[in-house]
Formats: sequence, C-alpha cells, structure tokens
Amino acid sequence: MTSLTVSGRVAQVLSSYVSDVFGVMGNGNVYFLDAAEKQGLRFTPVRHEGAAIAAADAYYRASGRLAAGTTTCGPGYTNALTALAEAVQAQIPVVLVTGDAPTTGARPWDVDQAAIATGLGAATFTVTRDAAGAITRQAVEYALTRRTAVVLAIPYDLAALEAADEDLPEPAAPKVTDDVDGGLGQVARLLAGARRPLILAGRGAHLAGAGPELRELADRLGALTAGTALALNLLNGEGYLGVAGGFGTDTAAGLMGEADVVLVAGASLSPFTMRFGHLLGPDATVIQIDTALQPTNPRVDLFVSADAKAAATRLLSLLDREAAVAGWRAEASERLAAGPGHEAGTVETTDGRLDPRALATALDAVIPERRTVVQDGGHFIGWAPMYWNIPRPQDLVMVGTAFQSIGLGLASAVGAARALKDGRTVVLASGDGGFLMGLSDLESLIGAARSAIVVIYNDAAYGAEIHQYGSQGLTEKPMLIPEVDFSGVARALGAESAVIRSLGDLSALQEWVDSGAHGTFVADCRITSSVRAPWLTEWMNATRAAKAAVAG
Ligand SMILES: Cc1ncc(C[n+]2csc(CCOP(=O)(O)OP(=O)(O)O)c2C)c(N)n1
Repeated sequence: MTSLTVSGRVAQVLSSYVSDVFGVMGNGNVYFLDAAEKQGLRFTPVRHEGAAIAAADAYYRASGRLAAGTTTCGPGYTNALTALAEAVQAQIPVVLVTGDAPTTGARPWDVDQAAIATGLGAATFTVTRDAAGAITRQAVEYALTRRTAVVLAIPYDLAALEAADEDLPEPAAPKVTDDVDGGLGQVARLLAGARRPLILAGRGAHLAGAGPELRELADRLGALTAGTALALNLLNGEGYLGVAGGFGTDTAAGLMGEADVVLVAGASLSPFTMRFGHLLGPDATVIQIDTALQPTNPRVDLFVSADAKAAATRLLSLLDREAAVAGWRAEASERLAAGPGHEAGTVETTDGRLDPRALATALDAVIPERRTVVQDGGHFIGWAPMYWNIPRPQDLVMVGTAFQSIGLGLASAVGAARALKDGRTVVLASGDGGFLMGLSDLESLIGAARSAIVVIYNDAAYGAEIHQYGSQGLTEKPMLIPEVDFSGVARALGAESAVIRSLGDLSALQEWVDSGAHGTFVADCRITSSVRAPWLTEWMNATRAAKAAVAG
C-alpha cells in the first residue's frame, strides 16, 4: 500500500464499499473529507448533521447500496444522533465517520461519544494508526452483516498522521448457512393443509430478495398475499390484498382476518401491521419466518429462524406438487371488487381548504410514474401508500418511522436523489411541521436532486397532535403553526414552486412535469385538518382501549 494518512486509509478502505458520503465538514472530519475526495468518493453536503445519516439511510433503502455520513466531533456528532437511532432501530446498515477526542485524552469540550452511541444501540469502532484499514473494514462488515448503523471514529490527533502499512486480506466470503429444515417440514405440512392460506411479507422478505419465491409459493398454494408498508407490492399479482395494517382497505383486512394459516415472512408484526391486534382471526395458525432469533409477536404459533429467500426456496421444494386450494382467491377477488376502496374525499370542505384524500388522488395523476416516494412522519403519512401508485417496495422510503421521528424527510430525499440512477423523480411527502424541522436541507435537496417534487400537506398545524390531543381538550396552542409561505421560501432557495389551494392549481406542477421535471418543485398544498386518517382513528381507538384496560 502507498503511504497514506490515517484519514486516507479510512477513505481508501471505505471506497471499496461505498461511493457516496453525506455530511457537514468541521475540524474533526476535514482530513477525512480531503482524503475521501482523493479516493474518488462523491460528497454531498447537507446543511445540518441531522441529515447526514438520514440521507445515507434513505440512500440504502432506495438502492440497497451502502452509504456513509460524516460529521465533525462534538456538536456535529450530537446533531446526527436522531437519525443514528432510527437507522439502528430500522436495521439499516450505515456508517457514520466522525472525529473524536484525541488519543491523549479528552479536551474540556469533548463528550463521551462512544457511550452516547452505546445508548442508542450503535457500536463504535475507533481507528488506530496501526490498523486504520482493518478497523474500517471491520466496522463496515459489522454494519452490513448485522444490518445496523456503526460509528467509525477518527481521534483528532491521528487524523493527519501517517498510517502504518497494512496488509489487508480480502473480506471473507459470506457464510452460506443452510438453516432450513426442521421447522420448515412442519410449515410445509401446515401450508399444504390450509384452506384459506395467506402469505404476509415484510421488509425482511424484500431485503432477502424473496419476492419471486414467495409469489410462486402463493400461486402453488392458491394463497392470498399481502405486505407491510415496507414491503408494498412485493407480492403483487393474483390474490394480492395490498397493505396489511391501517393503510389497507377494510375489505382486504376482512379477508386477512379469515385466513386459517398465515405465513409471515420477514415481517415483525408490529402493532400497526396487526391493526392493534385485530388483523388476524383468533383461530388462525400463524407461522413466522424471520432472521430474528425468536418470534416477534405473541400470536406466532410456529417460528423458524431463517432467511426468507432460503426458507421460501426450501418450502417450494417441499411442496413440489400443485396443491392450490379452490375458491379462496375467486372469493377474494369478488369481495374486493364489490367492497369499498379508499374514501375518495370531497371537493368542498367546511373550511374551504383541500381534502387531502382528493388532493392525493389528483397528485397521483400528475407526478411522473417513475417515482421514488420519500416520506417524513405525521398524520399525512398514509395518503401516499393509500392513493399513489408505488410499484416496488424500495420506491417507498420512510426514514423515521421505526424511531417515530418527524423531521427527517428532506434529508431522506437528498439521499434517495443521490441513490437513483435511472431517471426517476424523488417525491417527498411531508407535513408542514416536519418540513420546518428539516428546512435547512431544502437547500441540500435543491443542490442534489436531478428531479424532485416536494408535496407539503400544509394544515398550519402539527396535525397528528391536533387529532390525538387537541381532540381531547388539551390546549392546541403548541400544536398550531402559522401558515408559512413555503412557496416563497422554496423560490428563494432556487426551487420552482406553487401554492396549491385548489386542485386546479396543480396545473403549475403539471406544466413543470410536462417540461421535463428537471430540478426541484415544491407544492405547498393548503389542506384541511378536519379529515382524520383511518389509520390514526385505529391507533387512537387502540390507545383509548389500552388506557381503559389499565384504569380497570
Ligand atoms: C423529532 C420529533 N419531534 C416531535 C414529535 C411529535 N410529533 C409526532 S407527529 C407530530 C406532528 C407532525 O406535524 P406535521 O409534520 O405538520 O404533519 P401532520 O401531522 O400535520 O400531517 C409531532 C410534533 C416526533 N414524533 N418527533
């Protein structure tokens, strides 16, 4: 190896795994950024460190490729923490390259960064002069194999020192484990005996690339299929019921509730997926296949710890004869056709502002079909999965939902924009509250995106909170936001924009799309807060029931 600084060695090893780095510079990472440029890594500046890891996280979710975030030590590092927690909780591999206290001891302003990371569940790998390359590789491999966020710390006094020569062996080929069998024989027998089988896929199935095998399995069994929001349309095709949980229709949920054997692949069965306990019938046999070591929901009757793709492949060989049940899919398609879809919404609302459901439907027709949808968090979060055509699971990126954070949407849009290679448009959906929280990175998005649309569901409020707490009589003053002219802000930063007060106002966006959809367009949509999303109603009912149970 040629002579390199410690930062240079880190960048060199990192460049064999990643091509993109997001972050903000400072004295703790300036040498790393210089070295990263020399190694040919592409740096996308963000304007707040809160965006560094969120962008890298969204980059991974949109493309399946690893990216890095970088911050200076101390305040730069602490600014990045919310997104770091989200990546840990959502099991997204990501690397945060950060400066850290000198090896000679902490300065008065240093904080214990490794201890903070531990509190979030992230491991810290601190590089040394002798083994900067090996430690970098170890950190990246750890993030990839354990699907988690790691911190790669460069002590302040080592950053610019020459690194020792290192002979770095090639990374070991991933071990192929054959952890099928045993339980899977029983799974195959249960599936073969099912009269109303359902296969429910989650993000684990998507990440494992198990879509085709699970789809084939469903066809062989005559099963219905569904997905969590993070595996949207993974099992699309005959018998597909849509999203399991609050973003789905009641008709589809009714059918899921009648399944007698449910194969859950790579889904954790969160309360949202389970409709707070109401999704599956009480007598259904629930089989879970997951890389977790234990079942993740008490409803699981049979658990197999395995990769979803390997398990589905094995199940196909165990169920090699055509065993499709008769009638179940036909009944489902009849009921789906007859049952109500999602509420269309109205044109006239009591306060004269837009009905978000009618707006979402109209937007679906205007935004380009080749789209990657990125979402912030808030009450609006269901409108896109319910009303927009989002063809593949990786086209719906929701950074923040695992940790239940708002404010990471703009940052995520930056990451998704950098990840896309195929001319897609990034469409960010955000509330006004979350958008204001991440506002500094509107500038980053405008700089980074080849084609981006920002839809702000602007109800001049923290809408989710109005629905949950204002409706109980709690003071609404902290829940209100003055009506911000986002269109003006967006133009000042270099985007195109329009205020959308009526569906007719969408013509401005349509014209922008027709003229090539280049750059960033911000649609500041003035919506009513008088419409409550069904998923929130469900959540509020569940919360109320849980409180009543505690109160006895
Ligand atoms: C970082 C963070 N701060 C506060 C909250 C609490 N919170 C949850 S939803 C919400 C309101 C979001 O408002 P907005 O972005 O306008 O979307 P809306 O709910 O109006 O659709 C708030 C404040 C949170 N989840 N995360």
